[in-house]
Amino acid sequence: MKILVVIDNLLQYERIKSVFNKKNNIEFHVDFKHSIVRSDIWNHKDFKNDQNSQIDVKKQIEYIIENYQLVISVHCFQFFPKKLVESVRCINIHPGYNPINRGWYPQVFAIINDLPIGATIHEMDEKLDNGGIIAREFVPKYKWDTSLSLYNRVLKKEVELFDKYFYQIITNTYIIIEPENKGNLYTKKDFKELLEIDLSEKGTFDSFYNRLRALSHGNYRNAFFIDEGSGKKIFINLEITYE
Ligand code: 0FX
Repeated sequence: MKILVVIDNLLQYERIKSVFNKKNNIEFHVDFKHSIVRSDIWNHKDFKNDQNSQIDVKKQIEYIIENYQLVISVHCFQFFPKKLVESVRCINIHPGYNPINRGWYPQVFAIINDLPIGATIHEMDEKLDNGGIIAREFVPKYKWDTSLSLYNRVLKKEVELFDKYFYQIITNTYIIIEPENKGNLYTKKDFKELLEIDLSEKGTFDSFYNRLRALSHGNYRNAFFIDEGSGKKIFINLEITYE
């Protein structure tokens, strides 16, 4: 059994690797590679200066089909082509609860639209975050969460689910749940449209608070308004504490 893990998320790399490392009651060989989209993971010692650590899932379809029986995407930034997902079993670990939080940056939209959120492991088809569900679970969402605190909880849930369903995933013995409906699908464009704050916008403080905490994610400079006087972009990041 040869498994290819395509991973573009540095935070999840050590965690997912350690799940593989502790499973020694089943035979498999796993290769970890990142996609051609540049990210922090390129600087990890396991990948740095190694041409072989990169895979183009759009151009190397034949190579993948010939060499692997299972492909696992852990936040791979490249979209898996139809031919690939139809020729080899491809599984995606998604930081949202399908079909409620499909697409990009699910926790941001879960805060703004007051949606439940969790993590999902699913088979991939030709649509984004759409295939048959292998495992999914909600995480709690609190009024004091920022994008970052909720995101960290979701990522832990991803690893917990992967660990729990590891054997079934590798041996293809899980039971698929078909998504109940199309749910919600958010894009990077939807995210970008949230960033600029219109200071004359009318609304409740609650909705402004939710918008700002949904856009507060560590050092990222997301929410901003333009200061009329200087023309400068002024970035806003909420820091929330609670008793
Ligand atoms: O790896 P990932 O956490 O996940 C994203 C998508 O959300 C996911 O649905 C997709 N399957 C995967 C391939 O890509 O993305 P990230 O590491 O670029 O960002 C992590 C979080 O950081 C994001 O949820 C929100 C926050 N963020 C990210 C960027 C780039 C910001 O707040 N601002 C930003 O400009």
